[in-house]
Amino acid sequence: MRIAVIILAIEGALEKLGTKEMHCALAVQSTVLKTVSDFMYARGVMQLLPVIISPITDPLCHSVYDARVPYCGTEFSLTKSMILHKQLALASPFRKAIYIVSPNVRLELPEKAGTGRHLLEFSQVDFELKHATAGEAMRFAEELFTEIFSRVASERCGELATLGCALPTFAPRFIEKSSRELAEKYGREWEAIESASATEPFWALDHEREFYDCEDPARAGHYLNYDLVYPRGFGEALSGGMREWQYPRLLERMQRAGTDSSLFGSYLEAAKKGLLQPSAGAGFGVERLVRFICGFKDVADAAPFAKKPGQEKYAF
Ligand code: ASN
Repeated sequence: MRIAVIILAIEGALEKLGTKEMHCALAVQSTVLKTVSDFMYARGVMQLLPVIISPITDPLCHSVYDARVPYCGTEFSLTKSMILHKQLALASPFRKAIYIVSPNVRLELPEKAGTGRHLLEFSQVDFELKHATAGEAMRFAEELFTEIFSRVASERCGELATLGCALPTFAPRFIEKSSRELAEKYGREWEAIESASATEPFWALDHEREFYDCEDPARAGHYLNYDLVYPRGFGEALSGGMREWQYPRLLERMQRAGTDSSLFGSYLEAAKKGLLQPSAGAGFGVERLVRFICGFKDVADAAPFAKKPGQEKYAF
């Protein structure tokens, strides 16, 4: 029985690799990444290459299995997101803004199997702007998304027609909603519920997340962060925030979140030396964006070597 499941899984994966839908998805993805590159280059945002293993990485605000690689006495983690490296990269007085297209490995628990939104490995476009406010980073993201949608609509109309989907045009500014109010109204599943009824992307503001998202100095217990959420039930598009950068604040936030500060050696050392700078930024998953544009049911349809959580066998 198990062998049959394995064979079916491998055959299914090989078949999907060759479909015209996958070909269209990759064509759309090329335009997305070319637009990101042109957009960043035109604004002087310097590209960093991804870090794949590091002793420090994003603790994330949800549980995943650890992906660690021991090497000669160092415990490397596979990158979950480049957030800490983004802040470290901006410590240089020569850099004002950076972005990275990086693989993120998040070994999600099997309970995420049916969400249609999770992969064990995905690519994130992550940017960070020194001395920016939350509003400035949000406007930057809106411009980028608008540019992506418009270039895909004009350059990939053939592929969109093949897939039978028309990409609606969205104009900034996207509307803003309070995550707290949505959570009070709908409970834990607020994002999915609000996304399902939305017809335009919207910002969900102010939710408690990892230690690095800045607490509002004027309103304790509120956070200067933002998620962009896709309409029509596609869920989270992007997440970001203004950042904590001062050593005592970071320690306090780690303590409050129950995060082990000993896992963030060089990052905390940089903060202690006063090297970290105020900044704001965000990141979005490339496959989720392609899924949204192509109208796919599952993010796995946008990734040729997709690894969904909780599968019995992985082909690639
Ligand atoms: N990229 C996100 C940010 O910039 C962090 C994440 O992916 N967990 O806030």
